[in-house]
This record gives sequence, C-alpha cells and structure tokens, in this order.
Amino acid sequence: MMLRAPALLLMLASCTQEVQGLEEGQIELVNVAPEGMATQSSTLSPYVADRANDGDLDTFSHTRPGQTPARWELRLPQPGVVRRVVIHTRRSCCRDRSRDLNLVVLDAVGGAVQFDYAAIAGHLINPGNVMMGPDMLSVDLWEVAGKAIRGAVVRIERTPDPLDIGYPDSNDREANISTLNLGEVEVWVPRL
Ligand SMILES: [Ca+2]
Repeated sequence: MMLRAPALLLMLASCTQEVQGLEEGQIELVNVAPEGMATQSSTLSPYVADRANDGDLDTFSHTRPGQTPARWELRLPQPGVVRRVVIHTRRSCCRDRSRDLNLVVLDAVGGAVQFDYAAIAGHLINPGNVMMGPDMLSVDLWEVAGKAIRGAVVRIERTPDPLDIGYPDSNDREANISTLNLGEVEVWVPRL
C-alpha cells in the first residue's frame, strides 16, 4: 500500500496545475522541448535522442541495453524557469521501462543541480512500475519544490532494475532491466 504514495503525488500535481496557474496570474506555458538539443547516454540504433523531442508521439528514443545509468538530456533553447515536464512513454511497447526514473534540472550541461525529484520527493518516479505502465508521467516542478525552478538542462535518468520485477510487457529482459525508452518529453516553461 505504501507504494501508492508516489503515484498519488504525481496525480495531485497534475490535477492542481490549473489552480496553480490561477494563483500565479494565469501564466501561459509553452512547450520548448522541440527547440532544444537532445542527447542520450547511449543509442540503440536508430532510436536517437531527438526522437523524444520531435513532436511525434509514435517515435521514441532508446538507450543501449546494459549501459547504465541510462540518461536522456535536453539542453533548453535558453535558460529559464522550468515549470512542468511531461514524459510520454513509448507507445508501441514496453511502457513498464518508464519506471524508477529521476528528473533533474541543471544550470548548464554538466553544471550544478537545481532540482532533483528523488531528493525532494524521497522516491523515484514510478518506482517499481507501481503505475503499471502509464501512458505518461507529469511532474509539476513548482508543486514538488514549492518554488520556481530555473535551469538550462533537463535530465531524465533511469535506475536499473536488475530483477526486472516491474511487470514487464516485453520478453527482452536485458532491455527491460536497464534501457530508457522515451516517446516524447515536453518541457513547459512560462511564455515570455
Ligand atoms: Ca517522439
């Protein structure tokens, strides 16, 4: 029963975003991810990093099995407030691989950490696939941190699951254990 808490937190963050918008004076948000530069820690060809910010939910990025920790990073078109990050999981298969994720915001490539979801929330995103292969994951950074988060780089990192216990829907055990598959990542920032 304790594993329900992370899912609940994510749901609450999503449900309250309209209220937060009202409190902040109806700030209009825009997704800048397609304008950013994506990289990943390894690539299972041909699933390159920018397939996760090409605006197409049917294409996805994919790291190489066995390479850990699997990371995907987006350098934003310009530094600024990062309000919300939405991760659309791979549609064709393997939504369970979007488990045990962390979301980190840095002030530059290889720079200082400005936001660390796991450190603040006390758990990873979708730990052990408690959300049972979700279509998407949404993190409202303002809601989680209690303050505006500024940064230049958004990083998504997966902690490997050596036991592959996350309710896998693929028989490719090695890929299930370690790879990061991202259908699309949206990074919502206040419109300037
Ligand atoms: Ca895509």
